[in-house]
Amino acid sequence: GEAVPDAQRGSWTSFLKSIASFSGDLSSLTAPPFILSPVSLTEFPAYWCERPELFAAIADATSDEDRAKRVLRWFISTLKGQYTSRNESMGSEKKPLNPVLGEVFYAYYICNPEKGVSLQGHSAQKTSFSGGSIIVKQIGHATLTVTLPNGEKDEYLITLPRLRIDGLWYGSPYIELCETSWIVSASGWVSTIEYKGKGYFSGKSHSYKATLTPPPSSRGLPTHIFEGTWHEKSKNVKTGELFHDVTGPKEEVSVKPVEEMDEWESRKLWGLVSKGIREGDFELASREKTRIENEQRQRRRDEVAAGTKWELKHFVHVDSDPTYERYGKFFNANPPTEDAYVFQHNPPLAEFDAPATGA
Ligand code: 0T9
Repeated sequence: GEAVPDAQRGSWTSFLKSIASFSGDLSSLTAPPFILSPVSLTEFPAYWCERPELFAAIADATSDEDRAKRVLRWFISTLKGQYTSRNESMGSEKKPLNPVLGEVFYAYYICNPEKGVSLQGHSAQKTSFSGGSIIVKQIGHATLTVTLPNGEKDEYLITLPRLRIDGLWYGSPYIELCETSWIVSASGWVSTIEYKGKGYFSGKSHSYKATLTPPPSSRGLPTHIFEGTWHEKSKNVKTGELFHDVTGPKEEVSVKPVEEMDEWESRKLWGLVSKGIREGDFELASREKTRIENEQRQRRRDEVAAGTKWELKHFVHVDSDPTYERYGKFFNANPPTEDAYVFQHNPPLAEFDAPATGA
């Protein structure tokens, strides 16, 4: 295809062949330079921070119903950044750098302390190949907590959509979301979000339809339906009212200068690899990448030899997340339990060098 530089055609074709005969962890496969991103997957949770005004606005809800709507609006509004922003900034989806043991990027506990809204979660992926596309199942979920003015807490379980990576053959990959994801609130409101590509609903790519249903116990409360394209706008189907609009600019997470980061912070750790990829110096990129990967393999060997497990710095792993268990039954969660990582609030928020809406 045209997106593939002539000199890298052969390498792209063999990369595609290895994807096709492979399932599991794609990150270990060697890809041609034109498709490499200078950004580590460790940074991706920052996309959750890019609509701080909508995140904060969750706190201003006037009812459980209104709050559930605001959570849905914020969630839908983050999708454009999460799933289409690399196409905008780099021309197509690119292969992110593969996180290594010990790497940190300060962003998947997000909170606005003044407004009492916080989010935490985790995400991993299982990939497979089908019909010329990469199919990605996201493992993990997020929990959003709102502290109400009366001190009570409202809680939302957010599941993550499946995705498909199309356009591989032409060397210009892009993401399409598929199937269904859910947002379940403690108050009983449930958002069921269906994702469709070209040829469904409106016929456009990146289409979605969300149905917000009232708690089973409530009588007479309406079901709301929202429809549109998640990377543009959507409206309330019944009233015609605008529901979300992300056609305007978004806020990007700012981090401290790389020079001030410690050696484990993602942008410092990958600094020279990123520089090489950005500037087309693939010898530098590959030399540095090999060095990082060899050190990583050594740390794994040391672990095995010492019979120890990697100690997390900011999170504690739990095998079963109580929030997931509590709300999973509202959408027949399969499997019924999921593990989670609980943020340890270390260091305390004030020590983070970030604005109130990002952490
Ligand atoms: C969580 C997001 C996730 C991570 C990325 C599939 C993917 C790794 C996971 C799911 C974020 O909240 C949202 C966005 C993009 C997802 C990535 C897109 C992608 O291509 C990679 C996979 C592992 C590849 O690198 C495939 C090979 C590549 C050549 C295709 C461009």
